[in-house]
Amino acid sequence: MNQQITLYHCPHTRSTGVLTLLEELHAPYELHVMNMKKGENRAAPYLAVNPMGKVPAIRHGDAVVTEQVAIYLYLADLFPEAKLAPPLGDPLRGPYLRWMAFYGSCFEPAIIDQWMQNKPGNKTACHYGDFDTMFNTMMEQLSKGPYLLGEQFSALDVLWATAFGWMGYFNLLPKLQVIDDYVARVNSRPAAIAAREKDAQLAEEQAAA
Ligand SMILES: N[C@@H](CCC(=O)N[C@@H](CS)C(=O)NCC(=O)O)C(=O)O
Repeated sequence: MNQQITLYHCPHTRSTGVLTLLEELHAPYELHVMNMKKGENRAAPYLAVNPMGKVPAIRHGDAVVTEQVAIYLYLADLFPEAKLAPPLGDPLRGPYLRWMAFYGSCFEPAIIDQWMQNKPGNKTACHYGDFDTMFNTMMEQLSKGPYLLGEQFSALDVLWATAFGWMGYFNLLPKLQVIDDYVARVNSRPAAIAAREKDAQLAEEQAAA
């Protein structure tokens, strides 16, 4: 792994979770920081990287990876020594992939639908069924704790705790002790603290620019 990793990043966005993951992995990386308020993520140079104009995205050598779940899976596998991804053959590999995919295909779409007051429609056709069943399924897994895979901390926890953090901030989630405790547990790790400090500094620089 000697190719450069670049994270395309806007402070205080979904890319903050990837920044945290890179810190957890002790990965060498460089940041390509953009100011979302100035629309830099919607300007031609970045649209050439990700035509969606969305962050996070990473470049690793010639490969561009977009979409949070793909990025988490990619990076955690790239640094096996950090042990944040159960390897192939490990009984936890399946559950690990399950809860990664659950985030992108069920949880975030349901939260955003609810936020935007989109009517999800027919439970059979809707990819997350209905909000309450989806949410309770997740909460049942979370309450087993202390991490989503039980005792084993993984890249999943960086993804989910970061998401619960911003969703809570925007009041998109029911206020539950199990969520607060989990977020506090993951956010008290040195990597999360380092990433938050870096992010706050970048946000401050952008505000002053
Ligand atoms: N499907 C994307 C969603 C990424 C996303 O919505 N990112 C927001 C930041 S939190 C964004 O880039 N918004 C800026 C814009 O759309 O202009 C993923 O999972 O990574």
